Amino acid sequence: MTQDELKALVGQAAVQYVTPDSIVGVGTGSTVDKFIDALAASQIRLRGAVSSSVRSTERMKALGIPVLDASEVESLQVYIDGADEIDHQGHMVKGGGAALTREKIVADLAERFICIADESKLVDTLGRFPLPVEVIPMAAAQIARRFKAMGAQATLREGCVTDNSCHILDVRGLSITDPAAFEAEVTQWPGVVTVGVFARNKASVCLLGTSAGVKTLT
Ligand code: ABF
Repeated sequence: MTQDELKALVGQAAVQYVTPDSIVGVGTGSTVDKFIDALAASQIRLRGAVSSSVRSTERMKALGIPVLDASEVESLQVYIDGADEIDHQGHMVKGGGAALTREKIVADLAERFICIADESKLVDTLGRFPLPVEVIPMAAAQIARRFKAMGAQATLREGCVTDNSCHILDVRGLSITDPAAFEAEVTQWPGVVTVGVFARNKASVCLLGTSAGVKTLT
């Protein structure tokens, strides 16, 4: 099966985690696009969705799914989102789609984080994918120097301004053996808006698309 077919497989599988008459948290990316399409086609009655990006908002509105602001919601049963990498404990690297801050905000509202990913995203140790870090523009150079001091290379994502009017550094050369400690450390650096390590709030369930079908990792 192609990567696109695997994404469609898990996007469809995620629909079963959506309770009728609920409000669902929705992430961002091409795998989530498949979930949004499957959710709309399922005709499940929804009170609405809380979106993590303009991209997902526009797709859901075009398909008739009502979109609510995160500030209107106290909690969500589930948050459905993709990842750039996920390890065997559910820790993730996210942010390839530049939506990591709102993804982390919406995920924080949810009781369960359901990650949907094709098998290429599963890794033993996070860090092979360049780690996205959303930063306040004036702090980018200093944050890049901090990563250089730990032996990594941070580059500014050209032409990228996030939905929050911030910039993204993509950091190469990391091997993130303690995702929770790394996330806690980098998050406190002045000027860091969000680091793309999701460890404090990791995936409760990962629906992994494989050529043998959907594997459910918990
Ligand atoms: C999103 O899923 C981002 O955090 C991550 O970059 C992306 C993965 O994108 P795709 O599903 O297109 O591979 O949540």
